[in-house]
Amino acid sequence: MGYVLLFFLIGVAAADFTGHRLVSINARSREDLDFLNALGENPDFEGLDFWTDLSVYRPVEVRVSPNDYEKLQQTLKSVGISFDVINENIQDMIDEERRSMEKIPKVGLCNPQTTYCTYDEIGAWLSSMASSNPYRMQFTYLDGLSYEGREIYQVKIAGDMYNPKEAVWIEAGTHAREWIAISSALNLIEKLLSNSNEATEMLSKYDWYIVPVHNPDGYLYTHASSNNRLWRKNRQPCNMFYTGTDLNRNWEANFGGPGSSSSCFSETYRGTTAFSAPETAALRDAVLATPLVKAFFSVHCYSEYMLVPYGYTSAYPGRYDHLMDVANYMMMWLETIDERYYLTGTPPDILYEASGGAYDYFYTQDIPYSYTYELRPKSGTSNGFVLPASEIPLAADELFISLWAFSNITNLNWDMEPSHP
Ligand code: 0X9
Ligand code: ZN
Repeated sequence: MGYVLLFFLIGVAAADFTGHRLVSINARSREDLDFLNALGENPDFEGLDFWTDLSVYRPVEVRVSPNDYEKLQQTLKSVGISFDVINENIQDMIDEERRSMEKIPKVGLCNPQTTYCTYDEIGAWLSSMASSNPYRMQFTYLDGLSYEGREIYQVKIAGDMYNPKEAVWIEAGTHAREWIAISSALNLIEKLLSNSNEATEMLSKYDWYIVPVHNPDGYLYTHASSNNRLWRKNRQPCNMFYTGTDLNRNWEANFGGPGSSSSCFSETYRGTTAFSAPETAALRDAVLATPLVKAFFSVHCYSEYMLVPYGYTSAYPGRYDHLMDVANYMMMWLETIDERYYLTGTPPDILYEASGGAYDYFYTQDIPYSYTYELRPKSGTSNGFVLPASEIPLAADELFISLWAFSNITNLNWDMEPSHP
């Protein structure tokens, strides 16, 4: 009997996306977006998993289970929204990714340039980087553990550890399945320590604080072989049946407002109160305790956007024009790497509102520059989150060069720079 129960529990825990399709939807109006937004909360569906933000500029991508597919097809046809199935079996793509990772010999340290390292491997790699660069890198943890009790890695890279400069904070991995964001943040650490001309300039202007795996429990869950490669939230129980808070809906930035959900089953479940997730509270405390924070960047994927505040309201912040100028300059440099044309703007302008996000919170806490990256791939391809590790170097170059551009264009004491907010 015990074995039967055990078998049942293991069976339930293993996520299998066989026959799940990735559907690319062409929304053309605000009405279409409202319609899709409501579908995400519609209990008639077993669960539609939106992989991209809602947008009229780029295809909206959603994972659909075999049971939901007919219904989705009919629903979209009935309202005249066109769509394409761009992947017929998401599990094949996940299996292929796993096989390609297993081919990499497990000797010595994991290399974040060539593969997606696990949480433990990242810890070992960071320790090794810190011991090879004792004067320029500090490897510590946020004060406060993840829900399941793991350390949240924190890195500081500075030209001079004893004479602080203005600080730039970078967070990646709030969403567990966004592996390319985590790898790009790890590569950023390596590049900042590389002695290149760009790195030297960046360290001469700012101190760099990086949290590469903000959601360690979720990230570990996406790596475990029988578990869920597509997990997004943290691993905090919500009720008897559902687990996980969306950390990017859990900040005190119009908490509870549009684009966040109060339902435990939702991928955008916001938590009971702002900062109910220990991971968000720990990052808040660390950033707010840092003197002279000039900028905060959230690194996500995917769709190739650079988002400017506010995400939760269509009202513009006072510094909107300046924030857009800086974002466009950064993207001009990013585009030199591989001609990827990132779209810049506020979510209400180019996507859809979302409340409780990290970058809005820090902007409202008087951090003058606050942005969210949505790295590659572009929607409309068939990879989504399951991007071959061979794309890590390009994604990392794009993140690095655009942050170099940021440090190049800011820190000039522009007389014209508008005041906050
Ligand atoms: O939904 C999110 O938190 C981010 N997108 S993701 O696909 N990486 O999950 C975007 C945050 C900003 N977007 C909006 N405010 N709409
Ligand atoms: Zn994300």
